[in-house]
Amino acid sequence: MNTSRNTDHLLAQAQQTLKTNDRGGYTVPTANLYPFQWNWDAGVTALGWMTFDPQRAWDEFHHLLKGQWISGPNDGLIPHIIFHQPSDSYFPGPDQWGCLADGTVRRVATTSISQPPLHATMVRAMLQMHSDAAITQRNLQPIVQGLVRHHRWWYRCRDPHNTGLVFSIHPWESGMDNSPAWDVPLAKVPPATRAYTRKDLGHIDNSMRPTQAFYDRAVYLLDFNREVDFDPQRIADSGPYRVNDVCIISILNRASHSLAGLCDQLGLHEDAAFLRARCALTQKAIGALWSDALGQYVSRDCITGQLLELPTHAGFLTWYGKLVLPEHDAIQHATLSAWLQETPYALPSTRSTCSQFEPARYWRGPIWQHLTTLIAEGLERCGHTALGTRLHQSTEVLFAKSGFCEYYHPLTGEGLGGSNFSWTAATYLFWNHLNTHGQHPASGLRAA
Ligand code: 2M8
Repeated sequence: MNTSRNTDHLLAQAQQTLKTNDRGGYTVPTANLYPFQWNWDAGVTALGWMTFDPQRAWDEFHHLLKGQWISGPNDGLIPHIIFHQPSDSYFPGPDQWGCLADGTVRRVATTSISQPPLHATMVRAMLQMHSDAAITQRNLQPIVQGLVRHHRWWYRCRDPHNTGLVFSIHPWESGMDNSPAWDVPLAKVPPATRAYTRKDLGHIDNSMRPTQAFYDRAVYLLDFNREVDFDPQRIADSGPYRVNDVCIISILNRASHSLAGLCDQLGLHEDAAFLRARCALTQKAIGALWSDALGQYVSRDCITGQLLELPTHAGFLTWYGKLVLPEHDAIQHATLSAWLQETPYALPSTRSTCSQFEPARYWRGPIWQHLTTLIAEGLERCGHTALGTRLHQSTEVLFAKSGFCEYYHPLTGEGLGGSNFSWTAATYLFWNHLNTHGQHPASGLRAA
């Protein structure tokens, strides 16, 4: 097959993946394994829809915002899963979280934690891709207002002492759920003692999924949150797991810059000033997450103050987050360059030389394409074009070799986890759009 027929074939397959996973205005990540709407998946998936059905892209956000909590101390929370319709193929489902629809705080059943808030940056990119005034007018204002409320929730509830570094309260909130960076803080969380039945192992081989010990702690934290009635102050004071996650911090910071720009556009000047002030605070604080030993940014256990010095790709998101301090830039660049010599495919989620590296197990080694592209974009906009382009090219190789899987083996390039995966297909559609519109490298997102 020649290159253009190959591209046509991949494009058709990617669009078909989104259409197959469409549940009427929102997209599931993949059938059965993840049968609901997920928070950060929705943001990435909207970019894919934007390439061939702009109104459908905006609908993804409208559906996500139906799950937003609308009163009480957690006003503004956009939960990590929105349970729009029932499904019995996933654990923990709506019966576990204690967050059913009540018409006061919630209009739809949801979980009680969030996920990396990349949405505002995706909205900026969507506007650059398709600037039809009527469609923008119809959609933009309610989405921006919902996102402002959400960012205010992050800063109010997850950084109540204004340190500049928000914390997360559950590994599922990080999106990088099973990362070895969470092993130390998670080991201090007691295991759940109640009976429960995992459903993931009915869909995916055990060797690619988290251990039982991980699930026992994940369930304990879910129960803890429900038992303290989701009270942000009690969680901030005594939650058993609080981590300054460098992925969330970077993504939130970038999205706050993006959102401030959107607020300016809509005349929401007070919100814009608030967001910029929070970005300035984070910029002052980020140096605390630097690891001299690893030559990269890392996460930190917020309870003990200990750096979680594990070489994971999360640290490289600091370029995307506009947070890298000048004194760290060349060092982290050298670190990433060294990583790239070590595996045939990029970018592994954990460095392959690390003893915790597991190339096929979820978030402990495999490649996630959407993150590789965010890191590539961050590199390119910070002037590291060669490295960014290299990462971008490595994602293209994987799409062509293994299609649109949940994640990929960094030593073989094999596709792993769920198949026909929405955010992977969307990432392909978005990058193809930038290439065909002469916007690569990453200029389409540069202003965002
Ligand atoms: C994975 O997480 C869910 C829990 O949220 C799970 O394993 O059950 C993660 O990869 C997460 O980042 C992602 O958003 C979700 C859906 O793709 O799957």
